[in-house]
Amino acid sequence: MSMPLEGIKIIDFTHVQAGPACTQMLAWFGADVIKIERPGAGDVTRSQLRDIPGVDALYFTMLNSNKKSLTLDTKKPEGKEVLEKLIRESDVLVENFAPGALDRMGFSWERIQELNPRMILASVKGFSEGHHYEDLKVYENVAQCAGGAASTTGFWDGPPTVSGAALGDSNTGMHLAIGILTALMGRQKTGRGQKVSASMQDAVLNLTRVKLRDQQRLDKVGFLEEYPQYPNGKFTDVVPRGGNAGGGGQPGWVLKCKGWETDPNAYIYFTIQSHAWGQICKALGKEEWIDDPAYNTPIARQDKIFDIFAFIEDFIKDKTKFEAVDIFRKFDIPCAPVLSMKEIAEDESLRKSGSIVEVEHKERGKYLTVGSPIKFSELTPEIKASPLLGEHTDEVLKRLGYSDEQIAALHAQQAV
Ligand code: CAO
Repeated sequence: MSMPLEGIKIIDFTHVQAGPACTQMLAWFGADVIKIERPGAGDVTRSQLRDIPGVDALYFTMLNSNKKSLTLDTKKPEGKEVLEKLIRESDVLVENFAPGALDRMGFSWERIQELNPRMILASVKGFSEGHHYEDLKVYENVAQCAGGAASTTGFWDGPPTVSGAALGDSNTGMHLAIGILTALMGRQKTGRGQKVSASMQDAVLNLTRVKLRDQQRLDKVGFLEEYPQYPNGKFTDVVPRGGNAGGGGQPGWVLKCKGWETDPNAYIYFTIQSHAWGQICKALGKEEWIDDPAYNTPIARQDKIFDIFAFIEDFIKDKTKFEAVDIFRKFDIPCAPVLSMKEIAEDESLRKSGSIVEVEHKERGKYLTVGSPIKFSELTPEIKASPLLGEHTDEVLKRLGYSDEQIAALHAQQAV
């Protein structure tokens, strides 16, 4: 099957998670992605949180599938020469080093343009250029705090809380991927490359925009009617943490099911969708609430929303989360079981759709990883194992015109 990004050559000068997530997705869709890694150690995630001694950690294998690995010390003249050759023949260079690292290495945007005016330079940084924190190194949770996610996540009587989802890392990588594809489209019109960057703070903020909406509503009216603090609690002048409340105007909550005392995930999420109120009442056997003015509008329900949730909890206390969802789905009520990672790993539907795949790795054997969350009618990305460190060094050097002798000499010069 011919893949849409076939022929697009990407130099993957990324590490840890944000950059690798971006280039992995482009590789799934057919781009030729060559990951440059420091000889000896490679991407730090190869050795972080290892579960098998001496074998690439899952942290690495799950972010670098479908790529080639080229080891190169790009601070040494011989390494720089190889990188220059690669830049001349490639379409995109993706990096997520600390601010200024690429410049210090001698590969400023100006230099890259000299080498190849069609090149797209794509960068992830913690903060955007010109930001008063632009010099900072940033990891996931730092970005979640700086992007408004932490201050608005968790319970009102607890501290700011970070999410288990990689809002700062992989999410920024996805934003950058959109930027790269846009720049590639732009290049078709102008013939020129450009610099594309996505900051982790901005990418988090793009996902917390509903909280920015709420800040402005709060400034105007002094309260937020869909938050648990309304009408009985107190608001200050900042958006509060809303626990598990639904953020989009449809109240919801995490509700206990059978077994919650011992199973930390025996819960469902239940949404009281406004126009499904009649169905919800029917599902619960509370038809008398359907037209009762004390219940039949969202505003009327809000002061007793937790009594309603308590009623639903009582209704499902002898049902597992799966049984509860099976009841409510018949009434078209938006809800889902709270799934543990174990349940997700074993989920047959996720395997069938290719959202979770099993891959064979040369050293580790079989491992689970994520497949493309984007589905296409005309293509099915094939998820392949991540490369071993330097697995494709010789292949890439040969492609660049190096002879066997030159390759041997380069290996000797690059040895750590
Ligand atoms: N050959 C030679 N040198 C190399 C090399 C190679 N193949 N690959 C990297 N290096 C060098 C870099 O040039 C840099 O050198 P200088 O410090 O002398 O300029 C050095 O390795 C370290 O790079 P770094 O500062 O990016 O790495 P770090 O571990 O100190 O910081 C991180 C990591 C992630 C905090 C930082 O890279 C960063 O802030 N990146 C931008 C934001 C980001 O992407 N964060 C998300 C990471 S995912 O959780």
